[in-house]
Formats: sequence, C-alpha cells, structure tokens
Amino acid sequence: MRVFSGVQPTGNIHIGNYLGALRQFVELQDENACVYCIVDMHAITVPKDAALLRENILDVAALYMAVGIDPKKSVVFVQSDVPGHAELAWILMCNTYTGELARMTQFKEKSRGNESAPAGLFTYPVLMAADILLYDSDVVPVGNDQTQHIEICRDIAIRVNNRYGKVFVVPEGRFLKEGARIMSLDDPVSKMSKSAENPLSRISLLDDETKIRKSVMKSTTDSDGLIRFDPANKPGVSNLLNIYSAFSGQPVSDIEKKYEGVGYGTFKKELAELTVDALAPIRKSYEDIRRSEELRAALKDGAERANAVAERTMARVKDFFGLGAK
Ligand code: AQP
Repeated sequence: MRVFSGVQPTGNIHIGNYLGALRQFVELQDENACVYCIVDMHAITVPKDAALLRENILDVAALYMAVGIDPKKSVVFVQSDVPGHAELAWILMCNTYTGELARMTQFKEKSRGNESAPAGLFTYPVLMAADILLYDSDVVPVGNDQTQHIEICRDIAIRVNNRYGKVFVVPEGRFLKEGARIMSLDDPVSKMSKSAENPLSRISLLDDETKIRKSVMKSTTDSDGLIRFDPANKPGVSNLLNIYSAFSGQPVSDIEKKYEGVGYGTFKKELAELTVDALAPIRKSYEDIRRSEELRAALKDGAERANAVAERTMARVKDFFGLGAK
C-alpha cells in the first residue's frame, strides 16, 4: 500500500498527535511505501513567526525520527519543498464547491468569532486532498478529527475521476481504536490541542517528568470515584483509560478490572509513570537527532524522492486536464 500523512509544524506536538497518528506512521513503514510530510504550508493558514516556523519544522522532523520513523525506509520531507502540492491544490480547488468547504467543522471552529477568515483556512481541506492524491495514496493514517477532511478528499477524487477518467487513486482513512481522539486533560469534551492556552491540558512529547506527572495528576475527572469507561457520562476518566490502554497495549476492560475499587489518585499516579516511561526514550533520541547534522540532509533527500513522484503525478494530471503546451 502507498501511505501518506502529515503533521503541522505548529509546536507542542502532544500525545494526541502521537497516539492518533505518529504511532501508526511507524507501524506502517515496514510493509508499505510510506510518505510522511511536515505540512508547513498548512501551518501558515494562521499567521506565524517566520523564524519560529523554521525551528518548528526541524523540531517535527526530529520528532518523526525520534518516535521511530526511518528516513531511509519512509520518505520524510517538508511540504513547501515540493511545488506539486500547491499546483495540484489549484486544480482540485477548481473541482471543489464552496458549499462543501463551508460545512467543514474545523473551519467553523477555527474561524469562530472572526468577521472574516483567511481564504487559505477555508481551502485548507483542498490542500490536504492535494497532499494525499499527489502520491497516489491508498491509506491515510490520522486521528479521527480528520474524518471529514478524508471524506472531502475522497469526494473530490471521485468527482474528478467521473469527469476526466482514472486520474486519482481514491484513498481511505486509517484510525486506531484507542488514541484516535485523545481529549484535553482539563476539558475532556474537547480534543487535546497544540494551541490550548493551558499547558496542563496536554502532554507534549518533549515535556519533562515533572510536567507529565503534574498534567496527569491535575486532570479533570468526576466525583463518583469509579474507574469505568463511559465517555458520555465520565469523559475525563474515559480519556485517561484510553491513554492508559494506548500506552500499555492492554484492553480498556482489563484496566477497569485492575483498578476496581481503587481511587483516582492511585490510578492517575500509575498512568503518569506509564506515560513518563513511554516518552523518556523519545525525548532522549529527539535531543540527539535535533542536534545532528544529518537532519537537514535527510529532509533534502526526502524532498528529492517526493518530488520525483510528485512530478510524475502532475504530468499525468495535466494530461487528463489538457493543461500546458505539448
Ligand atoms: N487529540 C488528538 N487525538 C488523536 N489524534 C490527534 N491528532 C491531532 N490531535 C489529536 C492527529 O495528529 C495528526 C497531526 O495533527 P495536525 O498537526 O494536523 O493538527 P492538530 O494537532 O489538530 O493541530 P492544530 O490544528 O495545529 O492545532 P490544534 O491542535 O490547536 O487544533 C493528525 O492526524 C490529527 O488527526
């Protein structure tokens, strides 16, 4: 299978990004042709400081490798180094309706409260569709906050294929059971987010042990004292059970049994230690990789490999659409 996915270099990469997406990237890379992108053009849909963005790009690249993505097995590169993404996005935009984009919940959430939003924020799902379709991807491993974006990508691909012939491979999303949506630790009805104001609402992959313990111990639960999976009535405890299950590999039902009659304090303490242990090796290898000379070289090599595929796809797409002189 051809696999494609990406992460925005917007800082604070957290355990939601890891358990929902990055973990899948690693799992898939041995058996499949994987392309993993750092989607910097998506990051500027909201204005960013240029120097900070450059740093964040390298941070995500180093994190990719620290979690186990091998740039020799997988193609790892930065989106803006491959012009085909923007080029294909324009062609897809001409085959997308404003009404479908206006229905995207992420756009509604991110533009809420503003009189006017950047057009890039509105057309974000089309650029994401271009990212995926450019590599003839079969599978897109993501968290389930991306379900709607995968659906619109499929709709655009099917529409273009119906109009022009077999232009695109129609991809499928790939979601994990535990980890597909990790919720905020202080507001467990919202997803864990990079941009939430309270740092205790998330566990970033590079948090130190003290911060991890504090985030878990201060997480919002409820007052009935039962460790039971019930997202509708016990969102906080259910979220912690999900995180426990994703890090330990144990089914939620086993964890419920293990902590029957035990208070939240003990459960949280043990979850904090599990998280500390899971993230320690990532933090350690991140520091070595981030300092190493090879990081930029790996991204340059990845961009060359990605460009080779993208140029082939663009030549095919332009032929179908009758673009350019021949
Ligand atoms: N809470 C989450 N649980 C599970 N998976 C998640 N993902 C994001 N949050 C969770 C998945 O991580 C991948 C990369 O995400 P992204 O960089 O495209 O965007 P984001 O983390 O949603 O961050 P934003 O948009 O920069 O800001 P916030 O977080 O502030 O809204 C994706 O596969 C995503 O599904």
